[in-house]
Amino acid sequence: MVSFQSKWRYLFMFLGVQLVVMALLSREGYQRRVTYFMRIFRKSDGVGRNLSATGSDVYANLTILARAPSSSDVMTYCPQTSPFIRGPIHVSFPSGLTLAQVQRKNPLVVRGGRYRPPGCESRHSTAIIIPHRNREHHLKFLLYYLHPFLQRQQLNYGIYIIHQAGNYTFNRAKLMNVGFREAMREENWDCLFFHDVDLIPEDDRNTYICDANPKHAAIAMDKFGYKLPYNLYFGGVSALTPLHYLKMNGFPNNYWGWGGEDDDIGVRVSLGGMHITRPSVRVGRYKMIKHKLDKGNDINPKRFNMLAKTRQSWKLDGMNTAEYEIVRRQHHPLYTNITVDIGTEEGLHKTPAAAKPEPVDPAKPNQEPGKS
Ligand code: UD2
Ligand code: MN
Repeated sequence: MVSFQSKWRYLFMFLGVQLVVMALLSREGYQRRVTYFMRIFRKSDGVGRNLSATGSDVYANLTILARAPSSSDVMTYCPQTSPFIRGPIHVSFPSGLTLAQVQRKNPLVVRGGRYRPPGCESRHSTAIIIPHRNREHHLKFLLYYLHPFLQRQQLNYGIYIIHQAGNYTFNRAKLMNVGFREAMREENWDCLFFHDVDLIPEDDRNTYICDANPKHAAIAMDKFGYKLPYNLYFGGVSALTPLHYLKMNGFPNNYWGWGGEDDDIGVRVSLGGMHITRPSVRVGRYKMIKHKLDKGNDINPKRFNMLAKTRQSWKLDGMNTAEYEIVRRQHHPLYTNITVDIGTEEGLHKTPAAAKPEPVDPAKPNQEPGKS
């Protein structure tokens, strides 16, 4: 009889403990752990396996991020590794996506495309610098993926579109110099990510923070069979601190048209006494939205001759000589647009009438990204 009673007592105690654990787990603070366990369970069923093969939805469980900070007033630092990181992301390009939809899916992003994690003080602040002209279609997809991607990493971040005014030949590297100076004017960013508009990251473990040396993040792109094309390759997406940027005198201003500037930048890294770091090929994966060579960005035939002279030219041409005129600065809901007149190969105001940017005409295709 006594032993029967004590059996019941143990059973009740066991159930009691279970209840307490359940109650604790369901509290907000334990939400992350619950999600973690759910993920383990999900991985073991068929659907989970399927998902991890193609990557998961970049917006999955994003609402957890939106929870208000816990009762205490003191903001503590976010953890070293964000608990919201999931790994591979599914990337596709559905037709009919609008900027208004992207905005609705990112309620915590504020004017100018800025974000801070709501529940903790971020350890990192990163500006994304995107050279742009006539690629609104790509920009929409990039914003759709990049906003939740960066939020998963618990970063303070801001997205800057550097839009080249006028129809003169495109100059990607000079636009980056503009982006660097103008972004740093707004905030003392720890790190700047120089980002093609058409590259979508496919794994959120590819953290958008800087290393001790300049980082080439786009190590594995679909267009190169997810392999690094050559060792000094520095195109696509790269990350530098303000100090790295100044050490190598920024990027060249004199590469007009397609090609060469990325290799020049790669050489500048070593001329500045630094070396290139990279994430692993498993993590630094990107999908490039397919496109043809743009009008106004013909292949630069001088690129090889110029590249042969980087060693002589890097101190004479770069951040220290970047001349431009800001035409417009707009703080849109999902990004800051900076429209800039970077002049022509002949200089900034060589032929004042021709170098002046044309007025914005809604009927023409080459427009800066419109209001979102
Ligand atoms: C490769 C590199 C790129 C750069 C370029 C040579 C990859 C993934 N990227 O890109 O980093 O070195 O070669 O210049 O290999 N853009 C516009 N409007 C234009 C033209 C260019 O917005 O009319 C911007 C846009 O951000 C684009 C970037 O410049 O992603 C690079 O141009 P691209 O995409 O035409 O060149 P691609 O893919 O060969
Ligand atoms: Mn491209």
